[in-house]
Formats: sequence, C-alpha cells, structure tokens
Amino acid sequence: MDNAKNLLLLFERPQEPVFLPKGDKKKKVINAPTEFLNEKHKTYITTVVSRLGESNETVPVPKISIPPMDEFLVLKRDEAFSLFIDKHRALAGKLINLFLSVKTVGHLMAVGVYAREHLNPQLFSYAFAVALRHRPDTKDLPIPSVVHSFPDKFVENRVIGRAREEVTIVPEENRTPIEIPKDFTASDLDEEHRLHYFREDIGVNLHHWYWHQVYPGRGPRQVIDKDRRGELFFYMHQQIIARYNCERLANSLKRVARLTEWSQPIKEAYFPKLDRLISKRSYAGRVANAKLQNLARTVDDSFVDVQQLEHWRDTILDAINKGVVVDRNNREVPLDEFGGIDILGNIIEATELSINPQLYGNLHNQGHNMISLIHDPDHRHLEEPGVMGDVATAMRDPIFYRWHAFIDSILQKFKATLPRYTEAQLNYPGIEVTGVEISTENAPANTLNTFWQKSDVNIANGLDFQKTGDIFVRVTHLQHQLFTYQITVDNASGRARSGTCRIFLAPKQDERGNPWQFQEQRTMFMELDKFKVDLTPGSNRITRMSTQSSVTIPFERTYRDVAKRPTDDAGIAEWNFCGCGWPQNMLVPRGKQEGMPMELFVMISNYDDDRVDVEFNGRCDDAYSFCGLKDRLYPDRRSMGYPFDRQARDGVKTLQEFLTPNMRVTNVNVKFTNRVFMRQPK
Ligand code: CUO
Repeated sequence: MDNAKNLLLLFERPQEPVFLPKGDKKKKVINAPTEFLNEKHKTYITTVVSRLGESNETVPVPKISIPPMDEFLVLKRDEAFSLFIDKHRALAGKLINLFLSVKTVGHLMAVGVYAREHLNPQLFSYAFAVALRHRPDTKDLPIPSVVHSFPDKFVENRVIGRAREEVTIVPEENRTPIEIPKDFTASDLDEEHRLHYFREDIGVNLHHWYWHQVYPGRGPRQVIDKDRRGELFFYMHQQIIARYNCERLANSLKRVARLTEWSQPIKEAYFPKLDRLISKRSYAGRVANAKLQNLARTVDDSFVDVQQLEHWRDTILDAINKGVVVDRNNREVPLDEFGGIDILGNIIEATELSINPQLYGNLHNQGHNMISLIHDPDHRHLEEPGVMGDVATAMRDPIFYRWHAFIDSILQKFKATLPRYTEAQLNYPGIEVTGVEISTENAPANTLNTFWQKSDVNIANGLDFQKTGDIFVRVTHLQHQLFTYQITVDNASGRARSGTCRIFLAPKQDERGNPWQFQEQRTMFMELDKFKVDLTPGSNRITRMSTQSSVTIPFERTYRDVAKRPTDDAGIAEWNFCGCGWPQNMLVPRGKQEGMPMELFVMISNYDDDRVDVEFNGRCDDAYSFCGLKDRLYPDRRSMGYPFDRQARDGVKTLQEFLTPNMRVTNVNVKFTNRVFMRQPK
C-alpha cells in the first residue's frame, strides 16, 4: 500500500512538472527519468532539482519501456476535456484500459509519470482516477477530491486570483480563508438566480462529477458494466430534478420546464465566472434567447444536427411505445418491467452498453454538447465548451435542469407503460406504521430547520506554480439542524419480520398552493433514507438519525482536507469513500422563512421482496441509494424510486388514497432562517 500511495502524488498540481515537491508539507520528490519528461520540462530539470533540499524523500520511478501514447496527443495539453464529446470519451476509455493493463504498481508509477508529463492534464487525471478505483492493487487508495486538484471548476476566478496573491505574499501562519461571496454569478434581476445556492453548491457539483467517474460511459467492460447502471443514471438524475423542483417552489418559481422546443430561443442565460486553469480560457457564458445550432466542429469531431437529435428522440419514443428495442443484430428485445429502464438509461445516456448505438444514437451527450457550444457551434471563434460540457460544472447552469427534465420525461413515458403496483404488492400484511415523527432539538415536533453555514476548503494542491502551504477558501452553503426520525411499527404477524424502511419527502402543495394530484406529487418525492429494519412481534420503535441517510455522504467528506488524509489502512477505507453521494448539508431542502409545508412519507416494505444477497463492507456504502455499492450489486431488488416510480393503481387520485397500512404520511414544516452561522469545530 505504501508504494501505491505515491501514485496519488500524480494528482497534485496537475500542470507543474512532475518532479516538483509533492505530498504533505511538499516533502516528496518524484525521481522521474529524464526521458519520461516532456520537452519543456526536460530543460528545467537540472536547475530545479539542484535547488531542492536534502530533507526531501525521493520517490523512485523505474525506467521501463512505456506503452505507446501518441494517439492521446490529439487532445492538446491546454485544450478543454469533455466527457460529453465522443472523441474525448473514446480517448478516456482507451487510457483507462491502458492504465488497467499495467502489471505492477511500480510500473504504473512510471506509466503515470510519463502520461502526466505528456497528456492533457484533465484527461490524465480522470482516466488515472478511474483506473485506480478499479485496479485490485489500488482500489482502496484515498484518491484526493477533484476540488483540490482542479479548484477552478468549483471556485470563481477572482477568488483563485486572490488565492495566488495570498500564497505568494502572506506567510502560511498568517493566512486567513478567502471568502467567496454567497452569490456572485448574477443579480436579483434574474429570477433563476434565486437558485444559485443549489446549482453552485460545491458538494452538489462534486457529487455529480464523482457519480460520472464511478459510472463512466466508456472504457473496459469491467469498468462500465455495473449492476443496473442505466437505471441508476435515470434515478439519480430524476432525484436531482425532484430536489431542484422543490427548491424552485420554495423560491416562488414554477417547476422546471422541459427543454423540448429545440428551434425556439432559450430564455435562460448563464455566466459562470469560472476560468479554466488548464486552457487559460474561461467557461463561456450564454446570453438570453440563444438558439441551438447544428454543430460542425472539426476540432473535437463534433458534427450533429438538431434534426438528428429529434430523430434519435423519436426513435427512442417509438421503441417505448412498442415496448421493444432492437439490438445490434436486429433482434427485438422487450422492455420489461424491471430490466427495461436499465436498457433505456444506457441508450439515452449513450454509454458503451447501449444496445444499439447506431440506431438510438447519442441523445443525452449531444444535447449537453449542443448547449455547451451554443456560443460557437462551428468553432469560428476558437471557443471551448461552456459549463454544460463538463460534469464538474454542468449543474451550475439552469439549462442543465431543463435538459435533464426532458431526459427524465422520456424515461417517465416508459414508466407510465408499466403495470401499476396493486394494493397487494404495496402492502405488507400484518405490518402497520402507527407513528412517524421528526424531532429536532429545541424545535416543535415535525420541524426541519435550515440556515446558511460557512465552511473552508483547502485549494492549495490546485494552485500550480505557487509556493507551498495551505490556502483556504470560505464558502457559504445551505445547512440544516440535525434531526431524528421516530417511527413506530406494529407487527401483528406473530413472528419476527424484516422490512425495508423507505423515507421520502415532498412539498405538500403545488406552485399555486393547491394540494397535489398523486400523479404529479409522485415525481416530487425526494428520497431521504432507506434501511433495513428487524421487527419483533408487537410494537417496535425505530430511531434513525438524519446523518445516517443512504443518499448522503458525511459533511467532512465533501469538505475534506486533502492534507489530513489518514495513513493507516482502516482509516483509508473509511475515508476513501468514492466521493459519490449527495452532500449531507443538502439533505433537507431550503424551505421558506415562514415555513414550508411538506409531507414526510414512510413505508416498510417486505424484505423478502427487497433482499439482494450483498454484504455492506464499509467501502462506498454511505450513499448507496444514489451511487450503489462499490463493485457489488445494487442492494435493493425493487425498481429504483419504489413505490413512486410508477403511476398509481386505478382510483388513486391523492397520496392519502395511495397509502396501505405499512405506509404513513406526516406533515412537516421546513423553516429557513436567512442567517449565516460559522461551522462549529468538532
Ligand atoms: Cu449527469 Cu447529463 O448526465 O449530466
């Protein structure tokens, strides 16, 4: 493990020569053979290395013959890398493969050094991280958070400029965190700007970046072919839309409008105020009323017409209507009750698992591309993609939610074709949920309190070519008071039973203040938690803390400090969560200052129908609802989103009518305090 840990040094300061000091206190120096360096760095090496002190620890790099990498050079070092651009995805897939095929950790160090020196830094970091996660000899390494190596994707450009100034001029002990203003991308003239705290949240964007790293669309089979990954693409993004819509209602905005009229102007503008440290170009903004254009960009092989997008959409809708897709060998494959959504998720996301890419095309990715290149569709201005072209930044833009609401609507069309759950399927005979309550300290029962909080993030390892030492930026983000669920369940079956407790939350009223029809509220339910319960005969009391949620990762993981990585193996396993998971501080929607009425839904389903034989082993387990279990089966046999993933049985118009005795709904008030609190030291 010790040698393997040195591989992580390659993520630090991605643009610097590989031989500059790295690691904790910058004490480690990678002893790279000169022939592994790129031409520019070869000229620096003698002068730089002679200046390094004796106290450095040398990291050896074996001189081996390096596999050919010329094909990766088509993406220049200073170009923007996008996982939505086919050419880039294909390069990333091959590079992951190459890293996986290297025999030993020592050799991987050599290949990694060479790749880091010659290839595009983002391509390298992405493919290297995916490969480390999947190699048996490196899969438990604590890979540093992307916010540390590429802070430019998460922190506004002015703050990065100030951080550079600070580390150059101010001694480390006197540095104070650089405050990022709570909102900096627009003014209140833009009503969409009310949602900035959600769209620009560091943890939300980190989650999305990690999700796509844990579930890559291209690469070797063992990397992409994960249990129910197409379904999870659907469900995780559906949940993002549900959460976004809830925030919109709290801010007196309507639910997000699907992006369906592709010839019409897009009224939402967005100016991200982020600069790319690698290409030294900013992420382009988008003016109001821009229109999608056909893409014809030789530079990244992006050629696609709006009409082509329409054709793919119609072909997919046609397959949904018929209930069958056609595979690469022209055989019909039915879209069945459980596997259909997985097939469609892969088709729409256009992963390598797509059953027939030729026929169903590349709808989701090309939509991202077309939007992200709306400002320069034929590359006449030599511009790079905007934030929609990068999974680390896409969620900042209001258009992300319009595009994904459209994607979701296609998958919901399929869900609408499935048999409805009958009362008998939903019920768990003998099991009755008799009480549900939320308790929050010093607050009336069933109250959730939200407020702003400030936290610090260390961005030192992303500030290439700067002096050493920590430099923190201070961000303001949403937070909520800890709370617990108290659930009482009556087990009248006369014997011990097991169940899965499923907890969801949704606004009680629509945007007009009217109670929902079930079919609309169904898609508004946000999963808060899901866990197994054992029920003894008689009355059972379940207590569960908000921090135990199966959708979130602990707060410390989002804002974790790269310099404080544990070094013992047990600590590493605990710390080395994949990074994938909804940030704990965003578990509860913001609500309103006067209080926002919401409905908390609790269901105990029959464990016999839920069970999957899989062990929880503490590795990437926390946020399994959104991220699955690392290298294992998805731990719930039901369709994701159950029981809200389908339309309701006949005669059910409201949530109350939907309930069976093993379900219960409680009114909850989400109260927002518009004040900022400093994070309490632990
Ligand atoms: Cu996550 Cu479109 O899939 O961004």
